[in-house]
Formats: sequence, structure tokens, C-alpha cells
Amino acid sequence: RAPFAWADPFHLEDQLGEEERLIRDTAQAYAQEKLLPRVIEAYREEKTDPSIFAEMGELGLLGITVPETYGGAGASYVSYGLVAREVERVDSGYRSMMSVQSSLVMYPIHAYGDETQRLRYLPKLARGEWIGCFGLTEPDAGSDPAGMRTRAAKIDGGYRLTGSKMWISNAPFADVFIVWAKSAAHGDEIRGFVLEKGTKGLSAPKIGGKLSLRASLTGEIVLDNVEVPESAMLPNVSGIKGPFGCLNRARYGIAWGVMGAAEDCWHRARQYTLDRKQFGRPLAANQLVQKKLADMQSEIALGLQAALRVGRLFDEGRMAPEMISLIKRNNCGKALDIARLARDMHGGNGISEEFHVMRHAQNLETVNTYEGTHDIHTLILGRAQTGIAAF
Ligand code: TGC
Ligand code: FAD
Repeated sequence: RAPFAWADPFHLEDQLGEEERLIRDTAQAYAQEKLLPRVIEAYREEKTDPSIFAEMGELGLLGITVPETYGGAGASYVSYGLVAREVERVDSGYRSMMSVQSSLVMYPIHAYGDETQRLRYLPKLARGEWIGCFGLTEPDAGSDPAGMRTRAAKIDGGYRLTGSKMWISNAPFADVFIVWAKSAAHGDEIRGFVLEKGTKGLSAPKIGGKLSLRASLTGEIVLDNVEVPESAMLPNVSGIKGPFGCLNRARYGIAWGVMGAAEDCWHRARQYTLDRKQFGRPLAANQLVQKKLADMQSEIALGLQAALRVGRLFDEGRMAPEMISLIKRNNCGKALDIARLARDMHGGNGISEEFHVMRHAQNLETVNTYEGTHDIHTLILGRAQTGIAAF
């Protein structure tokens, strides 16, 4: 009989390469030693520590799929997923900060930018010296970003941007803003612009009162006749496929990340129900409790295998966006169910910050919504198999 490892039922560990394990170990040590000790206060006080970017940058955890020439690590998408899993094991907000910087800011500059833009921004973003944000969503255009109202008008030597973006991670302290706008000079096609903090007319007020993802700052982006030179436009992409190309990377990372949060909830629920006694025996001795633990274990083991498979296909150049919708949707939904169950299994203690599970559950409400809601990914998969767009 082969041994069964309850925490790693399908030996995911054996399926990783040496470099992938090294990167994972670095991320794990950082997350557990540096992020975990500060997350409770950060979440309670709704306080993001911007020095996290520099710390991650120093360890090479930002933009790790970007080539080394530009400050990245030239690592695999599997490695990127493993980092997301370790960071989100502590908090979805910290993973959010990392994935916006890597997938939504560094990726478009690398993939759609010219050499001058790459050299100006990527090394500083990789070191975490500059912080980036990504403005696609607007007050009246969330699930349907093609309905955006932000406009770029052609002016002498550049463009004038007007409009506003809503729910933008990292915006209040960002140095670099990737902003998507419809450009009249390009037949109203969506174009990407790289804006810098301090530009006249550009502001990013914080959105307060969030009851989820409180360790990650979220803001608006207000574009009040912001004038930028021609060189601020990303030259190599046009249309909504530009932002979607970035979302593919971030959504893929989320599919791994939420499994980290789910694993943390599962492990805590297992330990808690082993330690806590009611009716003269551990909670874990009850069939109902064991069923919940078995469900958690099964969904996490399957979710991780699926994320690894898509990661390998990504690295082989065989990724189709629908694969990512499948794992983003399923893993987020399952992680949210697991976090809610873990909260329940902790009884009254489950609502206390020191047991972590309620924070994960609150965070996962956002993660289930951003980067395409659960239902939007349902419709992407529905369209892919029926040929009918039901949005
Ligand atoms: P549709 O007709 O489907 O496609 C239009 C064009 O785009 C191309 N395309 C893609 N390209 C690459 N990757 C993808 N995933 C793509 N999906 C579509 C498509 O091939 C086509 O190209 P072309 O050349 O033929 O023109 O477009 P649609 O407007 O009908 O899309 C519908 C829908 C619902 C799928 C889409 O609007 C959608 O995905 N909505 C969800 C919006 C969303 O995800 N927003 C995320 C905002 S960013 C964020 O949440 C960051 S949180 C970060 C954090 O803190 O971690
Ligand atoms: P809506 O689109 O109004 O959706 C509301 C509900 O209606 C959802 O349940 C949705 O599934 C459903 N729905 C919508 N259309 C349909 C349909 N056709 N059929 C069936 N159901 C439908 N955006 C960025 O650009 N950059 C960021 O960095 C960023 N960070 C974020 C951080 C946080 C904390 C949050 C909460 C959001 C962030 N977002 C960001 C925005 C996020 O991507 C959007 O909130 C998300 O895409 C949903 O858009 P919406 O909020 O406008 O909801």
C-alpha cells in the first residue's frame, strides 16, 4: 500500500521542478515570517504597508514571469501560481497587491509597451520601488468593461484623458497607473495608457468602509483632463483584448491563490476540531465534522491539480482563456465555501480575528467578484460550449 499524505493527497510536491520549489519556499518563508505577523492589525485598521512591495521586490517575487533583462525572474507561470498560493495563504489582499503589480501592470508594459517604456518602468516595478495599479472598472462599467466612458482625446503631441475608474487596487499609493480609455483617434478603440503620479488632473482617492480585503488599499482614479504625451500610450495593443490579456494572467494567479487561503482555513479547522472537546470527545470525532474536512481536502486537492495543469499548459503556450475561467470560477467558489465552513467549525471563536478564518471568508467575497464575477465566468463557459453569448 502506498502511503497517503493527507495534506498533499496527489503528491503535488513531486510534480514541481527544483526551481519552482525554491521560489515557492522563498515565498512561503516570506509570507509566514513577514506577512502573517502583521496581517491582523493591518486588516483591523484597514492599513496597507507599502513597504511590502519593496520586500517582495527584494526577494524577486514581483513580475516573476517577466524576463531578467527588465528586472523579472523569467520564471514559469507555475512558479507565479505557487507564489500567489503562499501569499494568499496569509491574506487575499496581500496577493492582490502582488498580482496587480505583476500581471496587471508589469505584464502589459512588457507585452504591449515599447522598449523605452519597458526600461523606464519595469526594473523599478520589479524592485517594488514603484507601485502600480490597473484601471479598467468604472462606476457604470464593471462586468461589461467595453461599456467604459473614459475617453482619450487627441491633442497636439499627445492625449487628454477624462473619466473615472472605480474599485482600483493599489490606486491611492500608486506611482504608475495603467489606464484603459476609448480613443477617438483610433475609431473609439480601447487603448492603454501609462500615467505617472503627480500628473496634473490625476487623483486617486481611497475608498473607505470596505468589509473585505481590508489589508489592501482600494481607490478611485479620477481623470480630470489629464494631458499626457504620445509616449504614454501602449503602442502594441488595441481593443478590449488588451486588458483581457492582462486579466488572463491575474485570474490564473487567483485560481492558485484562493487555494492557499482555502488550505489555511482547512488546516486551521482540522487542528481546531482535533483540539476542541465537546460531549467528552474531540469535535473531529464526529461524522459531520469529518465530512466537512473530507470535502475541504477533496476540493483543494482537485483545485490545485487543475491550477497546476493550466499552469503547465500556459508555460507550453497552450493556454485558452476559457481554461482560466474554469479554474478561476471553480476555485474561488470552492474556497469561499471552505472558508465559510471553517468559520462555522470554529464556533464562536470563528468570528474572532485571532483565528483568521472569518477574515479569509470576508476576503474571498471580493475575490469571487473581482477579475470577472463567478457568474460572468459561468457565462464565458456557457458561451464556449453553446456558441451563445448570454451576458
Ligand atoms: P468578447 O466579444 O468576448 O471579446 C472581445 C475581444 O476580446 C478578445 N477576448 C480576449 N482576449 C484575450 N483573453 C481573453 N480572456 C479574452 N476575452 C475576450 C476576443 O477574442 C475579442 O477579440 P477580437 O480581436 O475578436 O476583437 O468581449 P465582450 O466585451 O463581449 O466580453 C464579455 C465578457 C463578459 C467576457 C467580458 O467583458 C468580461 O470578462 N467581463 C469581466 C470584467 C472583468 O473581469 N473585470 C476585471 C477588472 S480588473 C480587476 O478586477 C482587478 S482585481 C485585481 C486584484 O486586486 O487582484
Ligand atoms: P456588476 O457588473 O454590476 O455586477 C453585479 C452583479 O450582477 C454580479 O453578481 C454579476 O455577476 C451580475 N451580472 C452582471 N452582468 C450580468 C449578466 N449579463 N448576467 C448575469 N449576471 C450578471 N477593477 C479594476 O479595473 N482594477 C482593480 O484593481 C480592481 N480591484 C478591485 C478590488 C476590489 C476590492 C473590488 C471589490 C473590485 C475591484 N475591481 C477592480 C473591480 C471588479 O473587477 C468589479 O467589481 C467586477 O468586475 C464586477 O463589476 P461590478 O462591481 O460593477 O458589478
